[in-house]
Amino acid sequence: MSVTVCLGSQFGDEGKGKLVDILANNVSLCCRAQGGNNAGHTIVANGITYDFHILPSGLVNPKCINLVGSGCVVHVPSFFKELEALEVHGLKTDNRIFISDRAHVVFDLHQLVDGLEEVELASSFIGTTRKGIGPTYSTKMTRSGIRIADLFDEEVFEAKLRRLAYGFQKRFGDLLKYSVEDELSKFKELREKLAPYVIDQIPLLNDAKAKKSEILVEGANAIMLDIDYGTYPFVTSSNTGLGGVLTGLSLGWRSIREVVGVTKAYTTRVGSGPFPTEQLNEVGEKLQGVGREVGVTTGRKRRCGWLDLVIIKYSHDVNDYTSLNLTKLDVLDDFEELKVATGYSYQGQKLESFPANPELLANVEVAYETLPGWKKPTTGAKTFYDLPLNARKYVEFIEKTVGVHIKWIGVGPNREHMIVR
Ligand code: 2SA
Ligand code: GDP
Ligand code: MG
Repeated sequence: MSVTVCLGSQFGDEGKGKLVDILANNVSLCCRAQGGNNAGHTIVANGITYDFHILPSGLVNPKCINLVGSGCVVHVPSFFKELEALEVHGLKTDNRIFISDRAHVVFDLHQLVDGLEEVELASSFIGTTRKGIGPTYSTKMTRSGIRIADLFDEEVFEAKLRRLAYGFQKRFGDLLKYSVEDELSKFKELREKLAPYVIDQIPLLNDAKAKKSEILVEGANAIMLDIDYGTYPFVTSSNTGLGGVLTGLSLGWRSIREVVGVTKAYTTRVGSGPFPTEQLNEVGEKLQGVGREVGVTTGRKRRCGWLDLVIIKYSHDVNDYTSLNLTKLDVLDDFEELKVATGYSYQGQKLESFPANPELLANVEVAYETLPGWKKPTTGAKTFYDLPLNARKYVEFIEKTVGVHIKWIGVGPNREHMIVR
């Protein structure tokens, strides 16, 4: 068995879904290890635009089996809604999508609590997707969560759900408009519908090991949103880096062959939190408009700014990439010059490592290199040498600064718009 992992190296939405879709052509199994339907991956293939949230992007490839692993959190009605949307596009998903029985269930209860917690935070709100991700991982850690396996013992499920709801009702009182009875009756139907999708992931992955299969892991969100290494507390509630892959799937460390860092040619962020290279001006607006930077899950405009190589280097320190996929280079086609962040200082002092403190990070002075733009379209380029000279120099500057080979370069949203080096 040999595993390729695709991880976000910035704040998410780098274009992981597109790379996973391309690589899925050569694998038998595509897995998600963490996160839930907060994620949003857009794939443009065969003239169709697909939006994925909890489902792995390997589903577009008809030969690929897909797994929602143990480290994920699943809102069951949304899982079915997403599957149905794919089937409307003519995608057959029968016997190609499975959920680990160890994954945790996101209830409407968690989603309501997500909203209430955001309101409680007032001006310090995180800007979550309100999909219940934080509350579900919280209840997992406090050992009061409900796993997919628990849904299949009606008595156990009812007792656990009542206990879970009681805790939140005590905390939020009348603000929490949630009916346990409605949820229980919903699951009477959902339980049966869900059963064929639920598996123990260990035999599936053991079988893949025995057959020496190729496996792809699709990261969700990105390292700057990692619960340990991101800009805490402005993060999601899972480990979005390589650590989360090892705990969220039972793959074994020996099998990991490639760890690809997916890196957008500029930077975007959705939600609150520090963003040193953010451009609250016409540059940011141009990146947002040309890059069509709108959240796939919530429809929020993404915040935009220059490429920050301090972040990419830090991300490489944590995840140890074997290569990078630089994406959306074409979005930079029409700039006279491009700025790239190469260092931070704080109160006149150069920072030697990436700061843990979000208040400090929000107030760093950024050192930029300015590189010339290329003012030519890149979308038709098939090889590295089809790119304009200044575009090649931009790519090489990133490669040299970070010290990782850029193996793929995205020059448009379609499957075909990818240069392989
Ligand atoms: P949550 O909902 O608890 O995970 O939110 C916590 C923070 O994580 C951010 N987050 C994301 N950032 C980028 N992309 C995400 N997926 C969607 C997309 C986002 C959308 O692909 O566009 O549609 O808004 C994603 N999911 C979570 C979130 O903004 C919070 O800052
Ligand atoms: P993910 O969350 O990392 O999978 O990324 P998203 O799908 O949320 O956001 C990336 C967006 O950029 C999607 O709309 C993709 O279709 C699009 N995209 C991916 N790669 C490229 C590229 O190289 N050029 C352009 N113009 N768009 C791209
Ligand atoms: Mg996304």
